[in-house]
Amino acid sequence: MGLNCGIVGLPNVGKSTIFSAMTSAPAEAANYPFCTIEPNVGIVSVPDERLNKITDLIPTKKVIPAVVEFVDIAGLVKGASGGEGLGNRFLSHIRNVGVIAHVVRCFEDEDVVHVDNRIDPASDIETINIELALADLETVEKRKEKTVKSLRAGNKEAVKKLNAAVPLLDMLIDTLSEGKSARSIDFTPEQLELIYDLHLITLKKQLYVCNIDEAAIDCGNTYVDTVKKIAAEEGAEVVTICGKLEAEIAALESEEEKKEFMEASGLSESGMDTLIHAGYRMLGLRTFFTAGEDENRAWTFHNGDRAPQAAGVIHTDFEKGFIKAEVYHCNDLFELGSEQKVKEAGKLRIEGKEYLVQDGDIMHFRFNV
Ligand SMILES: Nc1nc2c(ncn2[C@@H]2O[C@H](COP(=O)(O)OP(=O)(O)O)[C@@H](O)[C@H]2O)c(=O)[nH]1
Ligand SMILES: [Mg+2]
Repeated sequence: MGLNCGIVGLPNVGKSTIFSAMTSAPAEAANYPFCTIEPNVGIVSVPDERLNKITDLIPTKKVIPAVVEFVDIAGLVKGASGGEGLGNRFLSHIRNVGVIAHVVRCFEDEDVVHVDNRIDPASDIETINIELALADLETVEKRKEKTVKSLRAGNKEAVKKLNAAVPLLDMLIDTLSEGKSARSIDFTPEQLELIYDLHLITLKKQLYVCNIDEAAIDCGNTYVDTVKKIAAEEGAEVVTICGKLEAEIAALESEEEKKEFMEASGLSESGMDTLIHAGYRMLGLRTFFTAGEDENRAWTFHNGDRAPQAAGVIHTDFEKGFIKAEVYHCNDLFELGSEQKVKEAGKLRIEGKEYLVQDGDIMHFRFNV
């Protein structure tokens, strides 16, 4: 699975509005067996012009884009970690996501009640971040208890590892009980490995989504400025979306209508695309393609993956039985006009296990199982 994004935020900030706008044109689920299908989960195609350009030059029966999974995570209110609202039910959803999109209300509307009766992004952000930290605190405290018990039980081979973990857990407990995120700690790679299996929420990458009014599209507003300031301190990205407008755009039938409407509203890219691209960047995700007469398809891999790992994105057998890959870059195809010409120009290479896959590579794997 590539990008998996959980949408969090206080009630009535526009989470479900944004979620349904994004998932109004769901990807064909049959192509993505790894995706969970639940009412609050939506699978969205990743917009990528290159896939269309490839298909212009390599005709095929089926075009399959890469996908992003969005999860609308409800139930996060003040006290949620202690069982308020939907309580801990939101936790099971949020543990599995790669990126957290934290939606912040940056619009005024007397018809839409705010849980605290005022628009205050800084306070909203603090409330949510504290709840997430407290949820993690519970996880870490449980682990600490278990660790101390195992130490007493004297399981010798494990004792060394456990001893290394205790100070780390204590440090986390200190930080989280102050309402600060685990992200704020500078862990070494070894330390990260020790706590990896805790799936801490506040260790996940988080980006802020400012839900604004139409009027703020061009000039922004002071609420957005506040969010940007907080995000800058945390080193987080900010995406600005007009949820209401996105919902209206999503309801339009044709791509042309959507484009016209966006232009008229002063939007250069839909909020959905901006959010997806930000998520890709934050997770270091890249795209490679497979192309042939049966299907042209975009696949998501991690920056730094070698050829066998990329092959494993398609099928684990491809990774296990990897022999070699035929590779060329989509830009060579665009420049030269056909696969045959790419070959003639010597741009198609045979690469082995060590090859570092590049964004935009078109690959064909040879494997043996
Ligand atoms: N004025 C305005 N209202 C919005 C916007 N986004 C959402 N709303 C409204 O706010 C209310 C709550 O939105 P919803 O998406 O259900 O919030 P959630 O509780 O965070 O999922 C709904 O009545 C929406 O129509 C926006 O950008 N501007
Ligand atoms: Mg909702």
